[in-house]
Amino acid sequence: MLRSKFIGCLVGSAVGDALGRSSEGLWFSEAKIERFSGRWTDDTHMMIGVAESLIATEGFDGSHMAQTFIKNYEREPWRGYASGPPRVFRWIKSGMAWNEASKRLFGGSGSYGNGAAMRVAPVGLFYHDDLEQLRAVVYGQSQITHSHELGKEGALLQAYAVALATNANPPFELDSSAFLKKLKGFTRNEVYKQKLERAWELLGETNRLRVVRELGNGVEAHNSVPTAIYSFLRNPNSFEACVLYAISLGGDTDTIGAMTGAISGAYHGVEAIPERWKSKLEGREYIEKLAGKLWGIKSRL
Ligand code: AR6
Ligand code: MG
Repeated sequence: MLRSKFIGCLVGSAVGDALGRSSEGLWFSEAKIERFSGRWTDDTHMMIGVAESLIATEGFDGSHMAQTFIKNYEREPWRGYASGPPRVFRWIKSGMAWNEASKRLFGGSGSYGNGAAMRVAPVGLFYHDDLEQLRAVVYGQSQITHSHELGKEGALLQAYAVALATNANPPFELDSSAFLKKLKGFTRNEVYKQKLERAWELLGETNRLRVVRELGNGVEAHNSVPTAIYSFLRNPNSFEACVLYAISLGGDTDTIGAMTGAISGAYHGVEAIPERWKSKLEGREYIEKLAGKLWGIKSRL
């Protein structure tokens, strides 16, 4: 089952990205969702980089992961990367340290975009049973491109949500209240604590506009990570319903789809992801292979 959860998480993330890609920027666009080509964006491209590097070094090596991101980006720069990461890649290539370059972004405040969270699923899987390591590695992998506290804490919550989903045994163990309380207790940041509180209050809400108004659907980590966690907790019993709900909220749909898909896929395992999506997914075999290797190393260590 653990192996299926690892594969479900990475495939689920890529499927969510690819589903969201076809409706990015639109609002409440459920009608368009089934135009699923299976092609994914930078979210999955960078998630693959995280997995490749964790596998190659059997753990976290910041310099190696940064070089992996750069190598992948240079091969396929057209994946839809935002402005921050490519600039950091250039600075690292010109000699800046992997953990220093990102501090220069956005006038020296660092990025609070959701880029560190959208790719973090393999870290949540690999350290699902070691929360101290999980925190350290999440901050380390975030620092490569996202040094703003909100960018890092968003990635931490996303990784922890993946870990909690990996540790749960559906359909018995999902208590939304306990899930949100654990997340709230794990983050040190007030913005996220408040968002998670709102998520709890909104669980029965039928008005999507209100959900978006309160939790957000933007490219900022604090306006998308809580939304993804919420989308999962609203629809814990179905991968399909949960990812379609996430995407129906509009905004940064590929990333919110990817993060929701990672959590739900880790919870249910790969069998729960509809075959009509899996069969069209770009690079499915490679993503499954990476997840299998990650699981293999984990079981051996
Ligand atoms: N001040 C002002 N704006 C900011 C700041 C800041 N400190 N930090 C982030 N932004 P970026 P990402 C805004 O460029 O996080 C892809 O499409 C700013 O507008 O660091 O990797 C993915 O699919 C900036 O351009 O990249 C995701 O949807 C934006 O946040 C998304 O982009 C993104 O931050 C991930 O982007
Ligand atoms: Mg994207």
